[in-house]
Amino acid sequence: MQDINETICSKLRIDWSLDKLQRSRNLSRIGLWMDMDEVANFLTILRKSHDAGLPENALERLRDGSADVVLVDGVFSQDICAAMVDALEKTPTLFEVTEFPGPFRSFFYGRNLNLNDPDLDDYFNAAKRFETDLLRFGACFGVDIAARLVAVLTELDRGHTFEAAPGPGFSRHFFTTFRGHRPGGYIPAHFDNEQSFRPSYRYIAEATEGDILSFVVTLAEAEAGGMLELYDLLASDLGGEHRNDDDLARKPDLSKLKSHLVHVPAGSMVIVRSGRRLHRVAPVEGSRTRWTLCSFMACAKTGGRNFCWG
Ligand SMILES: O=C(O)CCC(=O)C(=O)O
Repeated sequence: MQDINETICSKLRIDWSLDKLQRSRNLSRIGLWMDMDEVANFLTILRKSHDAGLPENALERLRDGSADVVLVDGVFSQDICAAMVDALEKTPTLFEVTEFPGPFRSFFYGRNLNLNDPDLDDYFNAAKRFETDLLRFGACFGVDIAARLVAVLTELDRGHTFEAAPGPGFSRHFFTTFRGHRPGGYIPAHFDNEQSFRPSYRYIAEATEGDILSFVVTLAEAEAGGMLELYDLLASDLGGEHRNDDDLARKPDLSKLKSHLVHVPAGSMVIVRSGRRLHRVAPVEGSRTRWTLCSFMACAKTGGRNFCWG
């Protein structure tokens, strides 16, 4: 039987000589030295190039609120991102596709826990398949995608590990998913801590504590729009735990809030305390799909590690 790697790679007709990959790795290693702890608008943004030696307390600072945004450049080279996106667009059958609710004009390669039925048997089976497919997909471009993400996150969190959140028995949640936001696509403003109230989150709620953080790695930016927009509003400002539901009357009036659009170029990773910070994905403009890898994460109750889910 033909190895799936060969199948994927030949299907994609990947025209990546080792030379080209090596060149792009070197480029990403050279990177652009960025070392900023800047206050932009109402936010403290910590920005680093991945090869500049990442601050080991970055995620601690997000959790304690002394920083609002951690931005790491060069997690993947821009050439590799472009090649991955080309492959994802040309061969949509490589991964299972699930759709966001219709008006959002967005989809996942993989499954999102938010949108999953509370019966998770199929979800956990799909997560296992996705893990293998992701590994094989990355190998076509010379990267172990999940391992790369884990390495960067671990460095930002005093060496604490990051792994797919446990389910029942030996099962695991999706560590991450690909997301595509088509032209006109968006995600309305929300807080991510709301998730812990959903039945499909029962294993996450059992295994984790504290606020939900999320990371987003841009693989392809939209032509315009499509940026992560952070609002000057924390769930705690609303008095007590804010639980996002469909009661529109309780939703904050966005027009009265200051906001900041975070520019995350292809290959860069942004991490925010999305559980508490009101945020949205602004509508994608132009004709190109915005592609990302995105996950949620929280501290394991057992300490010293973090659990992620897509
Ligand atoms: O894609 C992004 O930049 C943010 C995604 C997001 O807000 C979410 O999944 O909750």
